Amino acid sequence: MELFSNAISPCCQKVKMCLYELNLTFDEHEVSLDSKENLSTWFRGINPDATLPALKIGDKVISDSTQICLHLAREFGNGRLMPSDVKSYSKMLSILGLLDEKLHPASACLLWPMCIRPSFLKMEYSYAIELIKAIPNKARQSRQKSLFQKGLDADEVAEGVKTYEAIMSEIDLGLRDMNWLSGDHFGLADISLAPYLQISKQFGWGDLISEYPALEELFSRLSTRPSFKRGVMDSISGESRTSMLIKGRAKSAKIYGLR
Ligand SMILES: N[C@@H](CCC(=O)N[C@@H](CS)C(=O)NCC(=O)O)C(=O)O
Repeated sequence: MELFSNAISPCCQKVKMCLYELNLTFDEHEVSLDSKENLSTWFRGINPDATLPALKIGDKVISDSTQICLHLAREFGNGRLMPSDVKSYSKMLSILGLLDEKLHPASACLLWPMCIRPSFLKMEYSYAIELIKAIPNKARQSRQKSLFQKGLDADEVAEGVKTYEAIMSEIDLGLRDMNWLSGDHFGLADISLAPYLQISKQFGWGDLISEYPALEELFSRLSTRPSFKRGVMDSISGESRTSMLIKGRAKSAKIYGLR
């Protein structure tokens, strides 16, 4: 198996966590988002949508993190990572949908200005705009243009912070009478949330989740899993983590002011 991924991408981290949970071996290819290598001809040959992650299994490519995780759990899970009862299974699917449709775009509005924008600001303005215009998805294009031009002052960031917190609050409530997100057993819903929870920690924005005790408790249990360490934490070097924390803390008043 070959995984095309990027170190800071939460949806790539989630796929890696899933692969490690299932003890699967894979070759990893880092694709730069800073230089938009994902838009290159070679990568579009693998995934025409030009997004990461993409997992190549033989001749087949799966190019959406949730589809990848569902495929891996079905093919290699032997009943692990997915609930067997219908009610919990449908709960898991609804959480995966919520994370993909709402939490991921909201988190991208926090990550992009902090991690990718600095590289874009070093480019010629017209070149950076051309790169953004080459993104196949129009909504993503418009979001990145605004984040490039306005950074943390973009409206998308304010919306992102509010959405991030609203979803965390909703998930926290749902966790009050359950051990894990889709019931009694750890599974794909927990894996899928872990990297997004970690984002608040990586920038020193812990207050975004500190009011949610069940989530904090879930995060401390998730953090002890070797798959979390390997798939989420080890993706980013200690040096980069320190730098993200320093830059994030410098912006925490701004982020908290958007809540
Ligand atoms: N729903 C997709 C979202 C994938 C996605 O948004 N990936 C980002 C990285 S986190 C990406 O490839 N962005 C490309 C770009 O910004 O041009 C999934 O879960 O795989």
